[in-house]
Amino acid sequence: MPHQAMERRKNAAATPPGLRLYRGLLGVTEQARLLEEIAAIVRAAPLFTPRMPNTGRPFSVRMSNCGALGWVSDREGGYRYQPRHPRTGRPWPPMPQMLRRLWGELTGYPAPPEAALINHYPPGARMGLHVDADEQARDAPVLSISLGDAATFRIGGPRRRDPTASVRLHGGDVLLLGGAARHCHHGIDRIHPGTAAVPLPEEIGPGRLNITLRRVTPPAQ
Ligand code: MD6
Ligand code: FE
Repeated sequence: MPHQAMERRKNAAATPPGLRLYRGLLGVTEQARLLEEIAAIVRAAPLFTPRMPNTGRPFSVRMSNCGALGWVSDREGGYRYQPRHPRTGRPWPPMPQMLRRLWGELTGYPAPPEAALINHYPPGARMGLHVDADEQARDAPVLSISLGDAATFRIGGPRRRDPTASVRLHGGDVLLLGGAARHCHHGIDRIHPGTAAVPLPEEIGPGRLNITLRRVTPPAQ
């Protein structure tokens, strides 16, 4: 069997149900518009470098948030959601309408997203395999939007040692993690520099942006 076909078969076997890739959902005009909105958000809520709980080791990714809640991490407090920026102490900026609309159209979840986590990957940055588990709304999917340079995204299963599949995410791609996939390990192995159709704004710098929309608290019955 040709190598590529074998890779595809291996990937199909390892891909958990509930994973949906909308390739190229955002055209270049929409990517540019969203990037302008993100640039304005990080002017008000500057990108910060989160640190691992206990060790205090810095992430290679810089983060910010918009929406009612934001995901943060530091040595003392660990992983958590909070309504204010850890450095400025101000509430996170509001979530752009384009993001709220994408959530509504693609997830069908009965409540709006509360957090949009903004990750900036400079070339060379990565994100180790992890499960997103800090949300009380365990049935809500996570919707992920990629901008700028392409990246190799890897997804496995509920256990760290489960087999994994890899997919390249480009600017404009939107990935839905619902169902079983929502509680599977995933991470970013590498960024592919210089591959962006719409590069990131100069004030952010080169690399990749990923925005993940999350419901944190269970909706009222
Ligand atoms: C990234 N994404 O694409 C990292 N988490 O940069 C995530 O960690 C992620 O894409 C939960 C759901 C979807 C994701
Ligand atoms: Fe994640």
